Amino acid sequence: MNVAVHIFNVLIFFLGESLSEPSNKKFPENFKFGVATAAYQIEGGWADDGKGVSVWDQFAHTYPDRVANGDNGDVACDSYHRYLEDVEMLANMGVNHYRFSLSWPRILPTGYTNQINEAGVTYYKNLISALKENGIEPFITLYHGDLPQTLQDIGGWPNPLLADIFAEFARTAFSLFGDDVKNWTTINEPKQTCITGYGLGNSAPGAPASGIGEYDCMHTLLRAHAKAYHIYDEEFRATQNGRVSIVLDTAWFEPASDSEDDIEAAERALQFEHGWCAHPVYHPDGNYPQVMIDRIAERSQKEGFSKSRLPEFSAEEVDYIRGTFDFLSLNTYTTNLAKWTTDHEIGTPGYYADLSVSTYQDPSWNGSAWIKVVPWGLRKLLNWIDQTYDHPEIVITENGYADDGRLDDPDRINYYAEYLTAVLESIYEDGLNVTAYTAWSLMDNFEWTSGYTIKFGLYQVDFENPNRTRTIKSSADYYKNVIANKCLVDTCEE
Ligand code: GBH
Repeated sequence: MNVAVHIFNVLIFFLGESLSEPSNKKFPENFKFGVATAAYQIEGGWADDGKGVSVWDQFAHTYPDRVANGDNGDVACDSYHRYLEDVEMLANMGVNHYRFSLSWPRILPTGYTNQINEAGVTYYKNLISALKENGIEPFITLYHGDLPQTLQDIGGWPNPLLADIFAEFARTAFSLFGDDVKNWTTINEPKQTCITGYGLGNSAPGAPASGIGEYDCMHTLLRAHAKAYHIYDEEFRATQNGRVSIVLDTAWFEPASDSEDDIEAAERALQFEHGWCAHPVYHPDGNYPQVMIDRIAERSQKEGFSKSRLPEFSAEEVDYIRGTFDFLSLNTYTTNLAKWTTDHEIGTPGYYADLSVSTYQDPSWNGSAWIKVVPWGLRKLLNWIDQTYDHPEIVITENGYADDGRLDDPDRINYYAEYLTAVLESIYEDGLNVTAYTAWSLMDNFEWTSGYTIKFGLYQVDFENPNRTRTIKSSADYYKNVIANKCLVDTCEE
């Protein structure tokens, strides 16, 4: 981090600390608001009408002990049968867009295009037309965690062949739905898939290969994304006129002190946690961040590997991947502190050992679970992204707050008011090009290994009731007003 950026950050840190009132500025006229969900977290119907098995079906059924209360997404919010209720809720809030994901094995039960499941196609076509009838833009994620199990059986994402197989799925989806869909993202949070799925292996598909699997996984995912982007460019853009990006997630990493070491540690954490997937796509130079290339090569050598555990892109691949975005898509929830530590000893390889930064949250920060309410962190992150990636258009594709699912949820309202205030400040005071905001989530849903124990919804879902009854929360009423007035408080400056 250069000195100017750091001084700026110190300045907005103090500004941020003193600001607790929501902004009374109006969002720009063309600013868009939406909400998000993901297929496995809401659809249920896990074996209905010819759907194939996903790695999440398999993982939750095989290892119930690895998900809170042994729960799974077999029924979830039952949106496969109740999507019209979802559309009613979306229409009630007046959202501009609905970000949802496609279940790859619901459309292609074998993972390949040899077999198209018409019932799955019909489901998404019906959802899309119900959205359009209500003036809601569908915003589709092609892949949000639920890989067809058949493709895991050949190794999953660390297998480089998956890039082409994903590209064929992407082509199928563009051609089936693209006339009605103008906003596409290819892959949700590749870092989460790779670290939890193939590095630590504590989440689906549960294939731990620490220090190796996560890097191989990311390598394929980036190539898969780029292929899908180029297919859109070459075969669909002229007729469909949509936009394509990849959804990356990161927290903000604040230096634990203003020592040079902690500043370096925070920047390294950002490069590992965001740059790993962002730099190859969003940075004008492309490729992995130099700090990752150097550190992983050095540690691999000391560990006795014949080459770096971080795979290498050819010059052609760097070119092919960089710039494959029409906007920058960001999921972010909270802030961590980053403190310099001595490098982890050479021993078991691993992503966190390669990073060797100690990260934690300030005990004085309010919040729930891992989500501490640190809105100035969002403003700093947006500024860091703007500077690091050459002023892209930024679309926030997820941001939200977890609690126990209560209907009266002032903490969630406060979170949205504070984080949206940070968005307004980044637009009006910092001049950033943030054009849309997407709240996670439309309704309470299956929160991966946390099962149904933590709730992000603007609507409550009764998971004990076979009808999966949805009930509006106070936060949904608040968000509805924000959208209608483009304003966070009762009256905004005109
Ligand atoms: C996103 O993942 C997902 O896209 C979405 O599906 C998910 O429901 C949503 O966010 C809410 O989690 O500090 O050890 O307790 C976010 C991934 C999961 C990353 C939780 C940070 C904290 C684990 N995040 N994790 S811990």
